Amino acid sequence: MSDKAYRVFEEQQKERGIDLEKVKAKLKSFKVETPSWGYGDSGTRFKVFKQAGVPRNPFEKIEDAAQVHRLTGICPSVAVHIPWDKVDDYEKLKQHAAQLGVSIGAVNPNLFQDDDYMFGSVCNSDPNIRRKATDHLLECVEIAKVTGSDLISLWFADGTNYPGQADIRKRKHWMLEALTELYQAMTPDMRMLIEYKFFEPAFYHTDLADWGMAFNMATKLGEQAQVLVDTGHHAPGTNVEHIVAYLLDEKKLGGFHFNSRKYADDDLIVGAMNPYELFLIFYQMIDAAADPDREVRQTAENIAYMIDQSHCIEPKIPAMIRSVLNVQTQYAKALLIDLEKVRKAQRDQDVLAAEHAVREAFELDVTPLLQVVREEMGVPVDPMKAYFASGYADQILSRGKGGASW
Ligand code: PSV
Ligand code: MN
Ligand code: MN
Repeated sequence: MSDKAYRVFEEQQKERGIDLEKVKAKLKSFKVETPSWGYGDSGTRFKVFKQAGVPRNPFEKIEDAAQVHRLTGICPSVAVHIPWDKVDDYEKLKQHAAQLGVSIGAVNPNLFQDDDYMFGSVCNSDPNIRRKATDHLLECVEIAKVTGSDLISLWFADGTNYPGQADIRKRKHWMLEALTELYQAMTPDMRMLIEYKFFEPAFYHTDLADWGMAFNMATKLGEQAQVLVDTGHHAPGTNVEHIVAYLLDEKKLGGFHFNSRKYADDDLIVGAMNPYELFLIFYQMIDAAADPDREVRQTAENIAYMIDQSHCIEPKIPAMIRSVLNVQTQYAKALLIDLEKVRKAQRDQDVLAAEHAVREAFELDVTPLLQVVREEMGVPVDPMKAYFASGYADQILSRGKGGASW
């Protein structure tokens, strides 16, 4: 890193009235959770391409996640997915993570890969299948207790393919019944994050199709239930930032699953398709963190930032590093928005000035800033380069081909 580049940047930000020390402190405390499934083999319904060096079990997935944390310094937790990450001894998994400098984060139940769930899980008209699905949710709470996780992150594939196939209102009640049981089983320090998606695998109706439905469930359940926004789960053209702002104001935003979408739920590297959207999401987060309402501020400060991606054709670990860096870059840019300038333009109803005050931060090059922050955090200034130089990619080749899928 050139000191000169940082000095120029520092000067420039001083002139803009930005307190860089505050920005640096925010960047140092920022955390993004990576998903265990992002390290495994994955694909589309057409083909899963097996890559060499892919983790063979949950322990190895955590090793890869720890490598991402070692190089970026901002990924200290790993989300698990049960039963993909089922082990005999969760205490052992927790210890393994701790030894590697990371911890187990959100526990994600899997209610979509069992033959019994062909017509739904918690919304299935068969009470025995609903019981089985709910028991799995309860099992995840028990796992979370052992791993020390405080997040249960839910996504349901439940839905129908044809009009008349099922009773939509009854299914809504069954969903609430199951979530209520889960809610009651959680310890007071746990949070339930409810995800929504407008279609796929069901194509006619999905039981939790949008933020309004997830919000309604979370509201009925209580304070420990919040909505999770997966950036890929929206129809093209949706204003995701608006949803974020709305949920923040309702104190019902709990977390994010970051990824990029071009067409549907593509699960591509976050920031690869529309970095401006990501920046604008962070603008809403940062603006809410300065809200006069203390509860809104607390909500904004207590968000679980997580990545949810499937790396089908790219090598998984550097793809994850790329994703984390893209998130960090857009967050850094958003921290450089002169919020006072935006607010003044809003008061003056000066549309062009307001839009400019937001966009000008996006157009800044934050490379010198991030390099200094990394230096001060004791991680490589260029984590991607450091990964390729580390020899880790060669080391894991001994795992061979045929690792864990999803
Ligand atoms: C399926 O759409 C999905 O991508 C959801 O976003 C979940 O969070 C993820 O899989 C893991 O279950
Ligand atoms: Mn997701
Ligand atoms: Mn998804």
